[in-house]
Amino acid sequence: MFDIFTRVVSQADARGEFISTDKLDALSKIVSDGNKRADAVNRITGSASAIVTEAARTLFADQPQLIAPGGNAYTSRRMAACLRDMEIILRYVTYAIFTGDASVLNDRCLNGLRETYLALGTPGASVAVGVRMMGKAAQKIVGDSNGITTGDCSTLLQEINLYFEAAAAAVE
Ligand code: PEB
Repeated sequence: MFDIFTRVVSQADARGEFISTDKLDALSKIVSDGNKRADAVNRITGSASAIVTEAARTLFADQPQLIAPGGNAYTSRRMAACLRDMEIILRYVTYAIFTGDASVLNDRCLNGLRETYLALGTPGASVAVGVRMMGKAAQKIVGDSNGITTGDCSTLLQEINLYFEAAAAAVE
């Protein structure tokens, strides 16, 4: 599990090089934008259950066969497992946002998830839709300029989108 700093160190070490000026500049930007990153994680974390339920509601409205008899989210046990899965994925995405690196998301959550869903008969493409819906909701919440000092969050929002996209692509 890497964060953006240890990843840069590990890559430099693999080449036996000092950390380049480019990398130092990029890392300085990460530090100076650190409050934005922490705020984004805080906002997503604080709204996690709203993000999950909203995304699930939209997913089931779009794909009602999932909650019809025989569907993979039919019965409250499976529905609970589904909401739990979405929450787990969202949690790992917040870790990736916090550390600025997708390795925790990849190694501890996405690795083998496609195979798990295949074995369970859970439609990965539907999980991917749910994950993308969570991504949309998170973008809205993080990008809401109400009550904060307005700054440029476009790079961070793009980065956040990449993590949700990676999670969706890993299971679809
Ligand atoms: C992954 N999900 C399920 C299981 C596992 C995971 C390991 C089987 C064991 C169980 O039921 O608890 N667990 C989950 C995860 C990690 C982990 C992400 C990462 C670290 O440890 N069904 C749908 C929707 C979708 C869904 C499309 C969006 O129709 C999910 C939600 N996951 C779903 C369902 C089950 C499941 C299990 C319904 C139960 C399937 C079953 O028992 O038939």
